[in-house]
Amino acid sequence: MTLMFALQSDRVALRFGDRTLTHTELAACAGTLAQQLSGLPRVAIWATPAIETCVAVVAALLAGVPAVPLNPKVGERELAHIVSDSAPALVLAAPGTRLPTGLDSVPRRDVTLDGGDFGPFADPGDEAPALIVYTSGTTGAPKGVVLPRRAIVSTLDAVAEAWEWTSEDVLVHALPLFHVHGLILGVLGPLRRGGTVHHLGKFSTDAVTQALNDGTMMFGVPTMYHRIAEEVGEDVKLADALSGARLLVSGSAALPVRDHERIAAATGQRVVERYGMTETLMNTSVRADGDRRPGAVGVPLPGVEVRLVDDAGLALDDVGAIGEIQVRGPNLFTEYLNRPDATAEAFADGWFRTGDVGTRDEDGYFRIVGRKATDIIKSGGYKIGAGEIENALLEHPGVKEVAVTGEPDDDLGERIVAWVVPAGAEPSSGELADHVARLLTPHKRPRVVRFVESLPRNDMGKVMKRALRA
Ligand code: MCA
Ligand code: AMP
Repeated sequence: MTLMFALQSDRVALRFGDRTLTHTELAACAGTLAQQLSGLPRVAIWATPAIETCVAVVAALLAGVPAVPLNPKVGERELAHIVSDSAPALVLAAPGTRLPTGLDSVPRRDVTLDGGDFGPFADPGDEAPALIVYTSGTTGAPKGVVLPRRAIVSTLDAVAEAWEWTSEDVLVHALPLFHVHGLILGVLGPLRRGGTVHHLGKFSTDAVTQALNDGTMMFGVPTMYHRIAEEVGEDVKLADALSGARLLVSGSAALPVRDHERIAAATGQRVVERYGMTETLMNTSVRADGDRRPGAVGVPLPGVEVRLVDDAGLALDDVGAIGEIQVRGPNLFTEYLNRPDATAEAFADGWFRTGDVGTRDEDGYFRIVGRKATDIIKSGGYKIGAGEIENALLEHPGVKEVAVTGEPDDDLGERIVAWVVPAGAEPSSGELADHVARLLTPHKRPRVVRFVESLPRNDMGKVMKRALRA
């Protein structure tokens, strides 16, 4: 299994605004940087939506050095945790970007686009850790998901087969580069195919309209497709651009049937849904030549086994039965960094327990109908643990008690709601949102704050979130 992410070809590999690199140019500058990284135990990458982030990731992969992509909006508490947990030897950043003081202890290396002599590099092997991506859980701080080269390569080849993805494809995307969706699928996907990624820097329907002039595919989270669905009925140029695309793919959260149908009605294009997770990369997808059924996430990808189990752990084979989705295959992560306890808990007889609840149609299509953990919120396609926000809010002097829940939101899928018992004078909602943005990251900030006199608790003293929501 070779790790082909830097090829020799004059085709544009990366386009960010008016900056581009061909595959040959990328191989040269990533190869040169890789030479300097060789032998390091681990590096962090300040993952701004920039060409340098992609060069840094490819360099780390070539050098066989595990890389930790960092959210460039990360708050101080979350950054401190990731730095101490992953102990990077260096942080790679685009020249001129300002790094937060939380990274002062980590030496910085600017990523330049100079090419020189490099390689060859030793193959570290399929099981060598390639990327460590931090993801939220129900409690505690985010965990580092260790992704081996084998998982990345196998998931990219599986989706390429399902989506008939070739070097001719130009992928339009506007996702952040510190998560699996934007980085592995959105950047490493086109690079492995020998095709092109066109990153928009920031999502807008206007930018999508422009880019789809010569783009063939688009990847987005449901919030993006919702914003498209809101406008596409009135915006002929947007509708034309989407009609001309070969494949529009949605993932990271459920695409509402209404948005799927509105886009189909205005463009004749049905969005293809796929289902993945940081720990498992891609599990199922609607195939390019398959039935693009609204509300369904398609069939298991080549090489991936998916099963449904009941609460006792018994496999459910009946059509329509509802159970937890468990996954097995070469797409799986190796472990949570420094968390053998959490790693062991995540598996049942070699199957990864996703915590998602699903069902299977007669012809093998899966549908996701819920989630076992009630303390996980998916907002804008980001996974967020209620506990981490509660802990952050409890550090604010104006908060005596707090519970965080998610509630349905047309735009974000779910919005974060904080139920706060104030300590003395009520703090403002904006102040609490800023506090969470500063400590954790802006996308974890509560969108709604509801002040209450007390929280409903059961006999054990545990907050009854269901009662709150009701
Ligand atoms: C807002 N901002 C703030 C504050 N409030 N900054 C500091 N303090 C505050 N109090 C800033 C934000 O940082 C942002 O800055 C801007 O204001 C708007 O923020 P926000 O309202 O949160 O975002 P949005 O514009 O509504 O973004 C919607 C979005 C975004 C573009 C859809 O949610 C997004 O990119 N989602 C993608 C998530 C994703 O990639 N998930 C994949 C996980 P600025 O304007 O500078 O940005 S991987 C996964 O799930 C698996 C593997 C899978 O299956 O894919
Ligand atoms: P993350 O931990 O950020 O990787 O998020 C993974 C989770 O996103 C999964 O466990 C699902 O709950 C959710 N998810 C991803 N893709 C889909 C989809 N197409 N439909 C519904 N939920 C999805």
